[in-house]
Amino acid sequence: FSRRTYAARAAEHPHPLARELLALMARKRTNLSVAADVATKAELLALADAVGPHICVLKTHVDIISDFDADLVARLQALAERHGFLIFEDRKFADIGNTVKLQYGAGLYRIADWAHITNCHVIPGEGIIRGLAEVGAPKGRALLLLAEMSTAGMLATGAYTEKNVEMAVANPFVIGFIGSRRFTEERDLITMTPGVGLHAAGDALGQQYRSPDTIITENGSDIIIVGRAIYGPGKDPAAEALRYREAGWAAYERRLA
Ligand code: UP6
Repeated sequence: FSRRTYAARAAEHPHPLARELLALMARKRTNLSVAADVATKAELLALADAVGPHICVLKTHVDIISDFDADLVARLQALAERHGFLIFEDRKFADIGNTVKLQYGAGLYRIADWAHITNCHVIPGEGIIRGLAEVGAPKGRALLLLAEMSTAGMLATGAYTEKNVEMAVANPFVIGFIGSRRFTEERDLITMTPGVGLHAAGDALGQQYRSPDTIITENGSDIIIVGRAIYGPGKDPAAEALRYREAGWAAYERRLA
């Protein structure tokens, strides 16, 4: 699969949302997701509008927005329509199936109503996937499993990572993983990789950065997730997004070659 084009994979993927994602990546020529970890509604909307033309996925953490409201969601959805990207709420659910159903579908954020994609840890076992699927599958949503993390000393390794792969293969609501590489050829499960940067090696709290070449060309991941490298202090987010978009796309073309 890793030598197949996004367009060819879009045509055959078993999940409609994954088909939509792969097709928009091919059409827009981008495998960049921006991690929009900003503190206010105005900042999030400005960032989404600036990077929108360059991304396939906008990754959010809505619980860090101090003035979150339903209007933010409506405006984000309008930007997603206008620029053509999907919204991924990086909620990292980790509780029992019954609780995550409530956290995903209800509460202040009503994530399932607007996020095309969300993700979870499988530490509670497969019930977490079933709980999330009960809410999200009827709405056409999809799930990623955190098979690995980008941080120093992370514990998602070996048998735990393998269990993620088994559960993903067995659950049609799952379209892929957060992790550093392609994990399986089954069901063409997609990998999205955070911890991508062209300059810094990491941050003071354990984050580690690798290049688009390592992630896309060598490891066979599908999407790079880039945060502070794009909107950090003194940066021009549109210009940086274009830079990462070009680096990610060149890395993909090298993989195909
Ligand atoms: N993220 C990671 N590593 C993981 C999983 N998720 O960094 O293993 C998320 C963070 C953040 C983004 O929650 O939103 O990806 C990375 O941001 P950065 O590029 O600014 O470090």
